[in-house]
Amino acid sequence: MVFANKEDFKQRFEERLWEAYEKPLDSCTLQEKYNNLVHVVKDSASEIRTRTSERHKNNKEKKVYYFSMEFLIGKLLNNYLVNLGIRDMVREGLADLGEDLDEICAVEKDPGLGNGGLGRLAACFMDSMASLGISGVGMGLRYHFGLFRQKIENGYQVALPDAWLSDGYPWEEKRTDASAEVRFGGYIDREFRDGKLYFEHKGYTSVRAIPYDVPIIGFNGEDVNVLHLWDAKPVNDTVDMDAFNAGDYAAARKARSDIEAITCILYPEDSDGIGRRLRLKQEYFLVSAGLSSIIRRFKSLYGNNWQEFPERVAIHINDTHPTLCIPELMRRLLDEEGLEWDEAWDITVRTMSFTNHTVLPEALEKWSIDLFRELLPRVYMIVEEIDRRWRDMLFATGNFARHGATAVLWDGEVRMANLSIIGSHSVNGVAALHSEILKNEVFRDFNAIFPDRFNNKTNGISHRRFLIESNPGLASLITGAIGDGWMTDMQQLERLRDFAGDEGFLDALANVKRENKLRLADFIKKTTDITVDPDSVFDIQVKRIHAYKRQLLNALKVLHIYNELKKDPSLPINNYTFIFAGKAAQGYTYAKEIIKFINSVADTVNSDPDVNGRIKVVFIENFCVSNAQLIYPAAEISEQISTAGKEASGTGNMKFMMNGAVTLGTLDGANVEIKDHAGEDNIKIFGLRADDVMQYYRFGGYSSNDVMNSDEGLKLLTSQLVNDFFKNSGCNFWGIYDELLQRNDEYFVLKDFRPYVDAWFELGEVYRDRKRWQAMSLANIAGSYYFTSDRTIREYAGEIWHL
Ligand code: 26Q
Repeated sequence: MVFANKEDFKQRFEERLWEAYEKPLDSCTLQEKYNNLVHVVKDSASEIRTRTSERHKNNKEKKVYYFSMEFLIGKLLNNYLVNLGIRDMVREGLADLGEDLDEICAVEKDPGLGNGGLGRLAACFMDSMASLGISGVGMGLRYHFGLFRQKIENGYQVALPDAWLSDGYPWEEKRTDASAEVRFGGYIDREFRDGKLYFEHKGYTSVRAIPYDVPIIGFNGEDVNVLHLWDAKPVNDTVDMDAFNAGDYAAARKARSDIEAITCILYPEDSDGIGRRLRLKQEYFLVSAGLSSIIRRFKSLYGNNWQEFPERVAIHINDTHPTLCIPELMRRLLDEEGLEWDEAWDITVRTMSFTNHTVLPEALEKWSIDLFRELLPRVYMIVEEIDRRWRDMLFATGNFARHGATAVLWDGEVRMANLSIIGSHSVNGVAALHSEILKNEVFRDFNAIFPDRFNNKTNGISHRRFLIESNPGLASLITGAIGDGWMTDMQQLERLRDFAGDEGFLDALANVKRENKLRLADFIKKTTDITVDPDSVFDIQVKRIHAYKRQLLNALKVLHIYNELKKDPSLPINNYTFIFAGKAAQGYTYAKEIIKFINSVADTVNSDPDVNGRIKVVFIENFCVSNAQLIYPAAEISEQISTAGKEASGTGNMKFMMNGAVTLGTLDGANVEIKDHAGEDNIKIFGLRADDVMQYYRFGGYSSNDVMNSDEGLKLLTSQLVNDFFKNSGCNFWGIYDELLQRNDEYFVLKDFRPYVDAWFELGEVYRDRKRWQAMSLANIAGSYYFTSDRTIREYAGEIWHL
């Protein structure tokens, strides 16, 4: 037990407050109270951490190092109180002292150290590893500015800096003692001595990497793991004295600020323009610093017994962003530890595993060779050698026809995905359909060479954060029905299926949903000043804005329903609140136009008295982990409508499902498996299949103009885009119009429009049968057991990391 009892907690809280601030509780600011509570929890966590780490060391447990450029961890305080099982006690203790836990938790900054799904997945995996007793370490970057804060002004997205560190971040612990040195640039001197080649790196720039440790507290408070967030600092904490003395302070600070730039900002996930020098620096900085700390620990425990390395260490590469782990480990083993190539390569491949998160070919990471070689001269030599040996192997085995698709160096570029596949013993996709597409399309040639290397690990989510913490009403309803064993063994949720005919239970489920809708309605009122009807159907799409995710299709549907209601005010449909949220990368013009379009539809609908009370449209600004936790529990319809074959998995779809929403979606990503686990009757599927989409891309045969011309509803909608229908919003939507009708609608928005709208109307019919709907909702909750990240992590642990 972390605290013996409530009194013990209160005493520790007050004592520490006095130590830190030397003043009584009632003269402390909320920030001080928050900091103090974090420190009290952190002190307990560090005791557990010491035990956990002793156990890992004594048992010589294999450690998993999860390298990711993004960790979207969300707020920690409330989550950790839940995981430690002390939330109620702390709440009561604080209440005794006249304080409100929720108010204190609200002070916490939500670190936006990720773009979206990939970063949140990394955070869910950290949670599951700690909760399953796996020795897992996160390796990430301490960006001083996370993903921008989004405001909506006049319907447009405005991006503001996210200065999340401005009041300090009490969870982190600076570990100067564990610093590492990372080297950039310079040149390589070679020497031939005693029949062997030696390489020496000269003229480089050194950067100091300092890890900041954030505790990862597992469920039940038995284990505490750690997330290392690396920060870049100059090696000598000084300025250029000559420039300084000459009074040129800007020049004096230049070298320093060039270095600090490395961990200044998180790069937004960008549809185009990936090749930026600073991004490559970030990637190498993470990899090189992380490997230094791994190698240091390994040597102190196991000496130079390198053959043992893959038995003690697993390194996981989260998408290609940390792929440099492969040549960097080779460099350490060859140049610093004196191993021969073949042995080093064998150790490297046995250590590394790689997850791909995308099928969009334009998103596969590539770097210009010139840039790469200049920044990382020795690593580049090693990549060249990997490429050369790969080519020789293809020649020797009669596989030369596969060279073009599988080479690492090609057309002046370093292809990071190919390097990852060649250098890892395991390559996985993130949903069953996605993994098939990887094997049969994107990486077909690799699959022919290494059929055993490819596997699937369907994503999952932390049910502790997204159900127990975010939806306490549902959690206690479940526990009341089947006991609390499900919290550590999600499979038990299947027992909820027994309640499908239990009217009392279904009513209770509906009440929980209504409470959550009220909570979200309050939030919407506070943040947008829009009043929404808690008895309307909450139809929600929240995720990054991207053409393939087709927020446009949803917005066109809303406009279509509006048009229909104007034509026929007695149209027999439910009342609806359509909710959108999501950020667009700043360089992604089309996505930003879609945000403006959604907001223009919202203005039109919300200001028209003819449809008042029937439909409302809300765009919630600044979608992030903390408002997501309010949104998912309130949803009834979950919009998962990406063009089939494009969404690798999706994880928001799982969060909605686990909170009892019914999916309206395409057969894409993990929706396929959601259908299997919810049951066909408890999900609404529509539209093209991945195969259809592939056929159209390959053989043509789709004309968006033909589709538009044969559908009166679509004719009206597409004309509204550009005929000053939106003049009150001050613009037409030519970018969208051209994409749909001049460029033939790459993502099949018009093609899927009618099937989508039909499916939506049918689902609305089902909703009217309240008992039937509650039973569908229940089937989704019961089937969501499969999508806990505990299941995913058990699979990684057994089949990839061999723990
Ligand atoms: C790359 C180079 C330069 C700058 C940025 C990037 C970059 C950053 C982030 C590229 C991609 C990302 C993020 C990708 C991502 O979130 N993918 C999503 O991963 C989820 C978890 O597996 C899946 O569920 C989603 O389907 C997938 O889109």
